[in-house]
Amino acid sequence: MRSRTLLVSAVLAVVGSSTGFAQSAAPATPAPTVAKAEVIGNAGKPIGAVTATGTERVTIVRLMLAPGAVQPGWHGIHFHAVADCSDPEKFAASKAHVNHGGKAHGLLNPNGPDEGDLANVFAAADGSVNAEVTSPTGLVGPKGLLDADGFALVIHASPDDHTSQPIGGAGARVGCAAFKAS
Ligand SMILES: [Cu+2]
Repeated sequence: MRSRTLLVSAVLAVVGSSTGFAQSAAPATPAPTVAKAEVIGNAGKPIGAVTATGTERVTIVRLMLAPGAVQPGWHGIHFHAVADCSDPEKFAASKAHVNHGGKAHGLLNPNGPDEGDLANVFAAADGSVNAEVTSPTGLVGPKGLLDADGFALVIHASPDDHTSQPIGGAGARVGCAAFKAS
């Protein structure tokens, strides 16, 4: 009889503490923001699509480029400051990297990274890309990517060495996706 009483007490204690935990430590999970954009190549035509899914604390980029979109091999990709891909020869209108903190470029740079830095993606032998990379740069919020002038995801011709300035030797801009603020 005594052991049964102890068991009941223990079960009640567990139920009580788990209920308390749920009330005090588990905030409502905000729905992530999902934004989609077409990727334009240097010929001014669509070469793929990119989805950015995120919150104030993270952005997940899923990039899908069609066969023939880019040269096979590794390519640097970055968040650039402005949602403007209107000059496909150079994509200069997308401006420099998102970089509120004035950090040096490069995930491996001791004075970096800047907010536009991302992992490289690999294009298969047919020039297609299917990749998902993440960033601690928020998609929304006060310093989020989707600010008044939006942002662009830019694909470079060469891989990013993640260290050297200004863009890790990533070379020309060969793709651009404009994410306008809604
Ligand atoms: Cu770039």
